[in-house]
Amino acid sequence: MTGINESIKSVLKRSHLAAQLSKKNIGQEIRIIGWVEDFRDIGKLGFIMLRDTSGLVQCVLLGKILLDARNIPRQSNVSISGIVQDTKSKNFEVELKVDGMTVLSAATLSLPIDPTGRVESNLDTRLDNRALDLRNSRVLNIFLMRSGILRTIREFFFQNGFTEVNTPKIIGSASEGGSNLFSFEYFKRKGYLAQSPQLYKEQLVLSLERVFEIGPYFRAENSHTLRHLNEFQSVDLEAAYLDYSEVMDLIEELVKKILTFAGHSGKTNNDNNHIYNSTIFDNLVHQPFRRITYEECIDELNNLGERVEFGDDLTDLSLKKLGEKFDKFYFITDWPLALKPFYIHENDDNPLLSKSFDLQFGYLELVSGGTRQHDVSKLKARLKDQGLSLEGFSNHLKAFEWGMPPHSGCGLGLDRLLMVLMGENNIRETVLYPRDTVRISP
Ligand code: AMO
Repeated sequence: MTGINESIKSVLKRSHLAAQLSKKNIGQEIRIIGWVEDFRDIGKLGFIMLRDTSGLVQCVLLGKILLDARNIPRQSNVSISGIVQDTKSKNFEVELKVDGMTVLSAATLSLPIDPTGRVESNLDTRLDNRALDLRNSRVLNIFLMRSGILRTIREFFFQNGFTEVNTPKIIGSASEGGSNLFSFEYFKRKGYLAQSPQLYKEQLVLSLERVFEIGPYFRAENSHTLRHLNEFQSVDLEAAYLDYSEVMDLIEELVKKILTFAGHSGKTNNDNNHIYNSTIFDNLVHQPFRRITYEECIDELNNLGERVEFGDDLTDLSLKKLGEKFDKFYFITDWPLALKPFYIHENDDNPLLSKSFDLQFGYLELVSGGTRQHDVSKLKARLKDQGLSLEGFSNHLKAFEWGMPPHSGCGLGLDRLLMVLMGENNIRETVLYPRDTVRISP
C-alpha cells in the first residue's frame, strides 16, 4: 500500500486467521484483524470476542488497553496484536493476551440489526441490511458453502470435458417461450432479460460439443412462494451425443460430488455455528437416486387418493405427496410431451411422452432437462403447436441446418440446491440480494 506509513501498514497485515490458532502458537506474538463481536468487562480484566471470516478469537485485555476498549462500539473493525496463551475457556483452544490494538473503522453505536443473532430480526430487516447480516456466522456459512459448491461444480465440468461459456442476458426474443419475460426499451426497440440460456447453449453444442454456464435467469412470474425468485442462478449444461438418461447420470454424479465436498468441508468456521447436516446427506452419496416415470407418479398419486390423470401437471399438493413417499433426491422422468417446452424430444416409441426429467428433493424441483429435438422440421412444428412465431426463433433455427449434433442438457437451480443442503425453507436465505415481486433493493 502506498501513502501509508509503516505502522499503519503493519496493522493491516494479519499473521493468522482466527481458525488457524492452536496450541502450537502458544508463546508467539501474532496479529489478527476482525470485528468486535462481543466485549465482556469484569473490572480488572476484559474480553473481546474478535470475529473474522474464519471464526472467533478470545482476546484478553488488561490495564490501559482495557480502558481504551471500553469506548469501542461492537462490530467495529480492529487490528489486535498479542501473545498466544493457554486458556481456561471451554470454547477455545487458546486465547490472545493483547498488547496492541488499533481501531481501523469504528461502527456506529446503534446498528439496525444484531449480527450475533441474540436480538432476532425478521428476514426483511436482515435483507435490508444484508452486508451486516453476513457478519452472523450462520448466515456467512451459507455463502462460504455456496462459493465452495461453485468451485466444486466448475471442477466437475472441467474434469468432464466441458467448456465454460457466458451467453447474453439482454436478448431480442424469448428463450423459453411463454409470457414471463421482463421487457424494456433497448435503443428504440424492445429488449428482454433472458429467461435462460437455453437457445444459446444448444447452438454452442454445434461447435463446442459440451458447454456449461453458471448465470442468472430472469423470470417475470408473479409468484409469492418460498422457492421462487424473479432472478436466480442456474447451472446449465448441454452436451452433444448424450441422451437424457446420461444427463441424469451426470447430474447425479455432480450432486454427489457436491455432497461429498459439503461433508468434507465440514465446519467452515471454528464456532460450531454450521448448518450443513452431513448426517442427512452422507449416506446418499452411496445410493443411486431413484428414477420414477411420470406415469408411475400418476399411479402412485391415485393410490394415495389424489385424482390425477395422464397429461395433468403435478400440482404443489401432488409434489408434496410424492415428496413424502419418495423422500430426498429422486428423478421424475418421461413427462407428457405436451407439458414440456418446444425444444424437448419426443419419446421414440410413444410420441405423447418425452425424453425429459426433473430432479426432485422431496417436493422441491431442483433440475429440469431432457434430450433436445434436433430435427429442424419437427422443431418448427413444435414451435407452431405452442403458438410461438417461427420468425422470432429464425436465428436459432438456422443453426439446426448446419449439422447440429444430437444433444441433451439440463438446468439446475443453484439457490434451491443451497436451500436443501443448508436446511433453509426460504430461498431468500441462500441469495445475497434476492429479487422477488416486492424486493428490488438493496
Ligand atoms: P426450468 O424453467 O425448469 O428449466 O428451470 C431450471 C431450474 O431452475 C430452478 N428454478 C427456479 N429457482 C428459483 N426461482 C424460480 N422462479 C425458478 N424457476 C426455476 C429450478 C428449475 O429446475 N431451459 C430449462 C433447463 C433445461 O432444460 O436445460 C429451464 O429453464 O430448480
